[in-house]
Amino acid sequence: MSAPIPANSEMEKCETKLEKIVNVLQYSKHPLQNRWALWFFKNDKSKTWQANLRLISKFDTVEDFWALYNHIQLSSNLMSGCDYSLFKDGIEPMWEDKLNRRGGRWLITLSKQQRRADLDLFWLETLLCLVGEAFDDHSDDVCGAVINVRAKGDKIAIWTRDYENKDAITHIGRVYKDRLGVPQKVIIGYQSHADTATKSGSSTKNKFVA
Ligand code: MGP
Repeated sequence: MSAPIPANSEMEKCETKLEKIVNVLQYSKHPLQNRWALWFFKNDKSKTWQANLRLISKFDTVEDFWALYNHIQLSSNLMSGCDYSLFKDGIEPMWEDKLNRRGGRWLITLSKQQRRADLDLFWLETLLCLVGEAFDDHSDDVCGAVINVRAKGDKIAIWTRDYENKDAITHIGRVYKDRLGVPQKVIIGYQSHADTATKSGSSTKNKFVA
């Protein structure tokens, strides 16, 4: 015996339900693997370093990432002394956070001339490496990234959680350098935050290079 044919009103209900499902599938946002927080630092010398750090906003979808990115100033338009930091939700963008305390950073130092040509592109690529979890199994080691806009030369860095995790650090360094298109002959260095925080001269020794 075949199933009874639903009455017209039943068919309409089915169609409405189907339309709702299609709408949800078509228009729902695309989730990121992590929730991220964007921070801004403005150098006000009358305040402590930590007091100058402000949380801008958090996001966890592709769409909200682009909405935020398109809403804020490009790094090259910021005043010298300002930073952006993008960190996984729950990690503060400072050496003192328990997930940064034993960590370090892959540091990209830019010449003054690179501000025009490279700064914004390098920072966007860095953000995409983070939100896109570009470092395979080692993406878990990533805490965040920081851009320092400085008159003496801008800096961009990816912060990782443990300066003893050699495999993770070397993999992240290799992929990062490749994604930025840094030429092979240009060497980038990884330094522990402990060394950076206690440095006496102008440079911190590299624990790893790529
Ligand atoms: P900076 O902003 O990272 O680099 O550190 P900048 O301005 O290029 O200076 P340089 O010393 O690298 O040439 C500047 C100063 O900000 C540091 O010397 C610290 O006093 C302070 N600072 C920076 N960071 C990332 C931290 C941090 O995580 N915690 C605290 N407490 N102070 C920090």
